[in-house]
Amino acid sequence: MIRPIITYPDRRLFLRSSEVERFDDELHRLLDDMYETMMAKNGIGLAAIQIAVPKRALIINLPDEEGHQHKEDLLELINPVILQQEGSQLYTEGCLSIPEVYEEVERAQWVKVAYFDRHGNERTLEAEGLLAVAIQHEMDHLDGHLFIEKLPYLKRKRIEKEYRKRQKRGSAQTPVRNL
Ligand code: Y12
Ligand code: CO
Repeated sequence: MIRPIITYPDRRLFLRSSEVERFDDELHRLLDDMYETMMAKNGIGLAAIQIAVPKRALIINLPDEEGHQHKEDLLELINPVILQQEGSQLYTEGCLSIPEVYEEVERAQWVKVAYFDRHGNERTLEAEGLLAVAIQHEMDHLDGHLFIEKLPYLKRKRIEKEYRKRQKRGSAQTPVRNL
């Protein structure tokens, strides 16, 4: 089921999500819904809090060189923890919860992550480049952080002002229904 994505400045995006304790059908339904929702919105990564579920679960499905996403490449990370990180890289990030904002952010170039899969098996993963960026971006969501918080103060203020203006314009164009 496709679920609504909550968008900035919704306060729930700033919550710390709780550990997943049960690797049951409810978790599997959540992960399946996250995948359906992410694909429907042309995303490559999504954290559970973005569909208003404050659980430490995230998914990532990076496209291949031709821009196609394959479900076999889907990563599901439950209760992830960064064990090691090295280097730095700049990447222009976007987020389904902050539509139309794309900004360059600095992240570690390489990370090693421990996590659980949907069945509760412990796993580790080493990632670099775009996958490392995606993991760090989504893990920030689990702690209630957004990529715009990493921008310099004045840049963030300018972006927030433009974003609010766009939101106002958008809602002004939405017809009010008389119920
Ligand atoms: C690198 C950088 C960031 C991430 C986190 C995952 N981010 C996304 O999946 C963002 C997706 C996104 C998709 C949008 O929709 C379309 O392009 C059709 C979009 O569009 C608008 O805002 C209008 C914005 C973001 C992983 C790796
Ligand atoms: Co995001």
